[in-house]
Amino acid sequence: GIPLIDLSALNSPDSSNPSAISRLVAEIGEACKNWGFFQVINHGVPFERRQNMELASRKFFAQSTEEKRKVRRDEMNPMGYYDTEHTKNVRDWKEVFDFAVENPMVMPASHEPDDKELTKWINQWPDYPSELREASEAYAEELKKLSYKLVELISLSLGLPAKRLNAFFKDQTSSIRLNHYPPCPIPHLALGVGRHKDPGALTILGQDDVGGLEVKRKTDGEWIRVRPTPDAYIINVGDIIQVWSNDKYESVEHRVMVNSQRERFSIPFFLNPGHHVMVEPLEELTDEQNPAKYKA
Ligand code: AKG
Repeated sequence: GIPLIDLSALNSPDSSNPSAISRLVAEIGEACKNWGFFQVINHGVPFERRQNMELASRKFFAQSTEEKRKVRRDEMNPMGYYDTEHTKNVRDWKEVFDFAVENPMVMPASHEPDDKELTKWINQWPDYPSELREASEAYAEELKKLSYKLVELISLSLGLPAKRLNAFFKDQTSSIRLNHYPPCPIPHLALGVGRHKDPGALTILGQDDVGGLEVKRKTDGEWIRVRPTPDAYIINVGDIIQVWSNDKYESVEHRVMVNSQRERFSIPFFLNPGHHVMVEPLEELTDEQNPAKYKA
């Protein structure tokens, strides 16, 4: 399966121990290169914050569809609730609640770089459960901290200074998604989420103990199940790190299987740069032998 990496060297008093940190950096680099995915334990996110987030998510989704649609998203604001009837042509077997990590957030209406039309991402908080907003904001704060630690380790693993990428995340457009996959009566005919790559920089996913996430193994293209590990997070490189690293680290396809017995919950944090950031290969990682594979 995907590598399991212990981050305790970052949080323990001997975090100044250079050999422990350089071992960690090497492990992260190998995982990013060979899998594009890894799990982390001893990541420093307080268990209670995660638990509060997960409990609030369960309470929200347990309501009626009518109640949940009171905070549904629309064309002007992608934040809020939506279920499968509202997604594209492919129907994922799930329902979702999205919120922006930095709010309110102004975004171009389309992804064209010269788009002048701006729309606001405004978080829509439901009346019930009343603690959802506070739990979400507290959780987002912790995940932001973890994402910076991971970005610094990834930077070091690319031979760059730890803080090389940090400026890109000023006014970041990161978001958090609460996923609910109900039991599916015909699991062989549906997917929780179809195969895709993540468009952002980095994803930090918390999954419950049900399982269903599968990662496409780079060596042979086989779908490999990510085994649920208590209190771990699953990290994956997104398209933006692929571009920054000039394909040294690739964004890897993944999908979610559903089952007929148990509902499943998961919570991805999508780390994204500010919307003004032009994403292109880092100049330190390109030269005549290894020219930039992407242009901004
Ligand atoms: C997504 O929401 O983009 C996912 O890939 C979800 C992964 C999962 O639920 O395990």
